Amino acid sequence: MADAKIPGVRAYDGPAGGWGALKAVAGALGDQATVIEGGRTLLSANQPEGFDCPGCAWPDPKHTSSFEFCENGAKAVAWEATSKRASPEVFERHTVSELLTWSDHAIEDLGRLTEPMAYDAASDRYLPISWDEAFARTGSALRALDNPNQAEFYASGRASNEAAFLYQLLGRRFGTNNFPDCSNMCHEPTSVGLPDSIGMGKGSVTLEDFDHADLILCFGHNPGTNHPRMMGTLREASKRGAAILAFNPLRERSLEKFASPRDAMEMATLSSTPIASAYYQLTIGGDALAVQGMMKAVLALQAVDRDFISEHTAGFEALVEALEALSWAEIEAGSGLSRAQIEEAAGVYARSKATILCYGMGLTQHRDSSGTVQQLVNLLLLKGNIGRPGAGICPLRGHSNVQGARTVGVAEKPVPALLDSLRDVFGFEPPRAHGHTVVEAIEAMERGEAKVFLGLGGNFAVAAPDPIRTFAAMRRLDFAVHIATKPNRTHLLVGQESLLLPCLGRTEIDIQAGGRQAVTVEDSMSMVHASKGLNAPASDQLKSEPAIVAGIARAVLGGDDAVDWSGLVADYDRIRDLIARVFPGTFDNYNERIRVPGGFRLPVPPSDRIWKTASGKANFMAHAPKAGDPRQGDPDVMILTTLRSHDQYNTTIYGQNDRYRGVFGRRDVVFAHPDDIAARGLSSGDRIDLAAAFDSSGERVVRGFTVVARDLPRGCLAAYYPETNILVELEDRDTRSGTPAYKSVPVRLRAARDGACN
Ligand SMILES: Nc1nc2c(c(=O)[nH]1)N[C@H]1C(S)=C(S)[C@@H](COP(=O)(O)OP(=O)(O)OC[C@H]3O[C@@H](n4cnc5c(=O)[nH]c(N)nc54)[C@H](O)[C@@H]3O)O[C@H]1N2
Ligand SMILES: Nc1nc2c(c(=O)[nH]1)N[C@H]1C(S)=C(S)[C@@H](COP(=O)(O)OP(=O)(O)OC[C@H]3O[C@@H](n4cnc5c(=O)[nH]c(N)nc54)[C@H](O)[C@@H]3O)O[C@H]1N2
Ligand SMILES: [Mo]
Repeated sequence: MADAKIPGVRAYDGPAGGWGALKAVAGALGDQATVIEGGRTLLSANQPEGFDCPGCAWPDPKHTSSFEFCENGAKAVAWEATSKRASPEVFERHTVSELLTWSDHAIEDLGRLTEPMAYDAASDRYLPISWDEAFARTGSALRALDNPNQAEFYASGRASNEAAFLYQLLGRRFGTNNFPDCSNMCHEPTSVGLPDSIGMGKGSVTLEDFDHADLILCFGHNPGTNHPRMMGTLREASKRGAAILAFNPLRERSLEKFASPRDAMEMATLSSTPIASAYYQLTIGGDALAVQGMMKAVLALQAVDRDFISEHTAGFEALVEALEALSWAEIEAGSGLSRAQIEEAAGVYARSKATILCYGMGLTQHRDSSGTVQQLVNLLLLKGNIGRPGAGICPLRGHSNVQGARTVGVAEKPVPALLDSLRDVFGFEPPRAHGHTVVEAIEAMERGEAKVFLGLGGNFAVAAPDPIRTFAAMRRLDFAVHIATKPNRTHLLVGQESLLLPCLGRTEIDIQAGGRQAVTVEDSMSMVHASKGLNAPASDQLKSEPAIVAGIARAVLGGDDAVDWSGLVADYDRIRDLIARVFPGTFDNYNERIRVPGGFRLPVPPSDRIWKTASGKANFMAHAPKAGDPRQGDPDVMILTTLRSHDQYNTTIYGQNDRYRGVFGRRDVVFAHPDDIAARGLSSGDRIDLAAAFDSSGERVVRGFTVVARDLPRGCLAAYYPETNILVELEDRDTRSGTPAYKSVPVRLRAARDGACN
């Protein structure tokens, strides 16, 4: 597509990966870490004796090669292993009000936090305090509450199983299930949708299954950027002749072609491997209808697995009825694909002997994503594609231990079995009422009901929707305490009292009274393994996350608490022994099994066709998504999807480039179809404003962006997160899981108010 001469925007014709990736690694290292330390650090990522890469949750092959890291994993590691320090001297130089005017990149680029700090309103600065005082103040703030549900225990997905387990124990012994966590903004529709369908809220495949699949369906994920190690797997599959069908409104380079930096031949000849055999550019939010269309076609081809359906499933007739009632006209209009395209994809699926279906945020961040996840399962169940080699469902998790944190109990809606087990092991009655999700926590803060916020990692306020309301809600808090490696904007949204507690990162050596400790994490495929840092800590004042959680617990619950918090922190084996007791049948012999290189797989019943649903079968969920059209019938409204660039990790912005999408040195762009640009009297390269479509305040506007013509469906727009989060209304969320609809934001595109052009 012809790009106008727009500064920083040009076509990227190369493959994903390749020399560009290697150069970018070198660049990331050069800027952030001492090369020797960083190089050694990188070589031990994802090795049996090394640390788990904090980049993503894609699993490691059994025979870990010495190069199981990737460009973006390298950036994540280098960003943590930086030599920059956000020391008390740095905070002395800048008031909080001044720091708030900085970019997200600049705030985090101050470097690693080195000492506990407390906000001082008189000087508008963070000032150093001792750990003892930090714990004591947190203890008093929590004890001062009238009701434990006035506290919110937020968690991001990097914390280890050990830290996460202690965190949920602290919250529940304190008396609340308020565990909003980053899953609520991410794969919650997976956790909510899958259990009704297959009896478990996790993926069913293993990495080995990818060697046996002859078809891989990719819905709404961008692996070249967000799960780069997956590219090796997709490339192998493609070379073997497996078909890969991509469903994505944007033509993502990594799904088109990929050159492996590890393949000497491809690098030398500058050749690459084509990835997707077919690319379906559906409309934003069109997935459920596309999949229902595919099922209609599969039924017409009589390609279903009747034996599997009768032996293992319930609800088939209701599904057939619902599909019959759905017209092709509706499917075409809602999916943006033609009947012929859908029938073509269905034909490939009908012929496949073993299919894996992968999906990411392009699927989960809409108004009816839990229902859409269930439609994906319906498609797989039609042909018995769950619970046999080479087949299954593969949600691509985000943070490196987001799945593990959930497994060990960080959940605002805990299952009764977990609470019963906590009661039996620890001898207390845990709270039973459901707690808050992220959005519910923000609403409770707004109403003044939630008064204390604890953050175990993450950048809560920047990751969440609607900064106008969310930032104001943060400022209403009586007390906030942030456990973090680096400063970010959330830490600067100070309420009455705010603390900043610096913790060790994954890459760092963790020494406790009992010696050097390893932690454990669970990847996207339910593999649990140990992770051991090897760098010297960024400061000698850092504490590990388990030690910080235990310190808070002692201060809140008293030194004579029935849980021996200090003893647990002295030797993490003891924490794992408790996890094994609380989750019998899941973490049995935990300590033994994590000492085996590569770790172990948690039980995944659907992989063995055991369905822990009410019917005892896998359920077809006929429910047709009817969340309503976000455009509300207004032809002026377009749908914006918000994405990650290649140079960012969620709210952490490493740099300004998005290489595979051909954007360099800037992030203030929005991609649109050329006809939509023309229809508004604009040209590619014009300065525009984006306004939330149904906001009556007129405040929810992103100003002065540049519109760039790209090959994407009519009516669709794409721009980067978090700059566009101001356009996402707090109310716009998946009806069942509460996940914000970050990927279908109704907006209006118009010439920039100031009228200036590039
Ligand atoms: N380097 C790096 N790695 C990461 C992260 C990071 O920020 N940087 N983040 C981590 C986290 S927490 C997560 S959750 C994952 C995120 O990994 P992804 O799920 O890949 O995340 P996104 O960048 O949000 O990309 C979503 C993709 O969905 C497509 N899409 C948008 N709307 C739709 C739609 O309606 N339908 C379909 N079919 N596709 C759509 C977009 O074009 C894009 O290709 O990555 C993890 N890994
Ligand atoms: N518009 C839009 N919004 C989105 C999304 C989207 O696609 N579009 N995606 C959503 C998704 S999928 C997610 S998961 C959320 C992400 O939400 P979060 O998980 O809250 O955000 P992150 O940006 O991953 O958090 C970065 C911060 O984590 C801290 N940190 C890093 N490493 C460590 C560590 O080892 N320990 C501790 N304690 N702290 C650490 C650092 O201080 C850093 O500033 O954002 C969501 N928001
Ligand atoms: Mo995520």
